[in-house]
Amino acid sequence: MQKKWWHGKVAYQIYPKSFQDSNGDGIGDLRGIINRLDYLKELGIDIVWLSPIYCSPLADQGYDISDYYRIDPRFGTMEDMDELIAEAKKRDMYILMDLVVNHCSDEHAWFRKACEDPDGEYGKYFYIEDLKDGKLPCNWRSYFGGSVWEPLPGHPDKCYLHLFHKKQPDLNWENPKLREEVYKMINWWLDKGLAGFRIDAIINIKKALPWKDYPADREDGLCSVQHMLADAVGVGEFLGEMRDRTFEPHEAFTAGEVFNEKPGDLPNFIGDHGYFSTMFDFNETICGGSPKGWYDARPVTPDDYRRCCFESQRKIGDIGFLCNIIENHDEPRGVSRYLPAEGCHDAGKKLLATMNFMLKGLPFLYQGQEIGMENIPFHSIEEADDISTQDEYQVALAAGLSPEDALNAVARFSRDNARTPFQWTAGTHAGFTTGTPWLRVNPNYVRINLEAQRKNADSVYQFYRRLIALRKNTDYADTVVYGDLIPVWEDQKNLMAYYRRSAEKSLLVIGNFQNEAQRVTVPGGWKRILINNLPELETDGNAITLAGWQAVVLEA
Ligand code: TEU
Ligand code: CA
Repeated sequence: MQKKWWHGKVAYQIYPKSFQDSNGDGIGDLRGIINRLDYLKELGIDIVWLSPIYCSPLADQGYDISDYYRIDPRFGTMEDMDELIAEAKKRDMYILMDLVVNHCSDEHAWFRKACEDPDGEYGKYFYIEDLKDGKLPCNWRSYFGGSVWEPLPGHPDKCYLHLFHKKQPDLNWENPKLREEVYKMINWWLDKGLAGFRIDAIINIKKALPWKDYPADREDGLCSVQHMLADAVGVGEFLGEMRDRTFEPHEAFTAGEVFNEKPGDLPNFIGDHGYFSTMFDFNETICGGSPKGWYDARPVTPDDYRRCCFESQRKIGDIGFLCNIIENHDEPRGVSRYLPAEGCHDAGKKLLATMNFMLKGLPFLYQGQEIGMENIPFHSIEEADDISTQDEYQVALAAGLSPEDALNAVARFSRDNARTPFQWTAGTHAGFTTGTPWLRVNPNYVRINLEAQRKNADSVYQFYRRLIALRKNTDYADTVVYGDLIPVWEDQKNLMAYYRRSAEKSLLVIGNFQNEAQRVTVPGGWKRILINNLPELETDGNAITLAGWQAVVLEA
């Protein structure tokens, strides 16, 4: 694997709508982000990805773009964006935008023109089909529920494809003109000085054609899009072309959101001359999932978590560099998901942070993770803003769950869990806004907030700073960033441990995921403790007894 400038960095995802409001309208904005750049620098962040801030009706919170060349006025102006890029540069930071090009909004001019004249130029930017005897072209289910086909406005005899929400019509990548438009737009942003992109839902741009039904997998008679993705061949031709025409000439940094890649595809995607710089490791986020829906998902145990992490590490080997995440805007809070309830406290949160952060790859934090933000309680389904939560609630009801059970089932996975406003202070609305927040603030902000954690040397926040400092410490960086990862004691329950080894140094990372203490013996012993989430460590010769929820990084 070739070394790259970004390998030793730390990245951070901002969900702009919920990060920091600067004008009291209850919606986070670019000015709020600019005001917080020094905070991110203090934490140790280098690369910042912004979830979409383009013009959008916000049906899917900005992942439905109506104008790729403009900033939504709710988030600010193009001047603000230019200022953010410039201010980041001054601090040696890099700004990434979200590249959402599998689909646009049904309010995008292209789609409006397509509705006016489905047989004209813009009709070919989308997948528009005639209904044959009232029948839809195929039985695929949208990611957000219901058929992927929707009647084309003004043309009851036609329908258009949307793998996601009906307000997110899919763009037709088979059309070279559409691809040219996409490349032009990417280059326009990169020419402005943007460092690169996180690339949304990208595997979906290649459809298995011609349309065909797959066996129905639920009562609704529809089938998951996954069947189609397994059959789709040739996404690499689009991705390679996009790289050659846009990212590569600009030396852009790109992180792909890739699910369902084919076995053996990793070198093509993120090898030395891959389509992207890196991609996210979602192995533990998909763990326990069920084709039936969220209500049927099983909890992820600490041993599942360990297995998922090590599986990805073995798979990637020396091919490239994955991004390691604990959560993002599509997932519940990691501390509420991967820690058993009795471990969801400061020590447990630091343990999870250590295990994830010391893996090989690029640590990619999500806003609020650094202060240990947790899932939010739900009292009624009306409290849910997220369209995916609304859909999964209906799926659970249809499967026979009582309204109460359905609510509890979807609350565990709701995307709103990660989208509640950032908890800056113990003051009104957690210091997020002086107005009314667009999504309710987690009531635990009085206990969990940055202001308190900044002052407390033992806080989760200060612990993240220590982990980041270790990654950037020139004595250890080479081992933390490039060292081989060697799992140990894999048969010991509720324990996750691995070595990181380079030619110069050997680090041992150990974490105990239970209330009861656990003992391990380190052959050859160790030299010093680099990270410890508790004040002490019990040792006896080469034996170590980890207290409940203890995590350490040792120099071995
Ligand atoms: O998510 C893509 C994706 O694959 C989704 O199925 C995701 O797993 C699901 O939304 C979880 O409920 C991306 C974005 O990250 C997401 O926020 C968008 O809603 C989606 O694309 C459509 O743009
Ligand atoms: Ca605002």
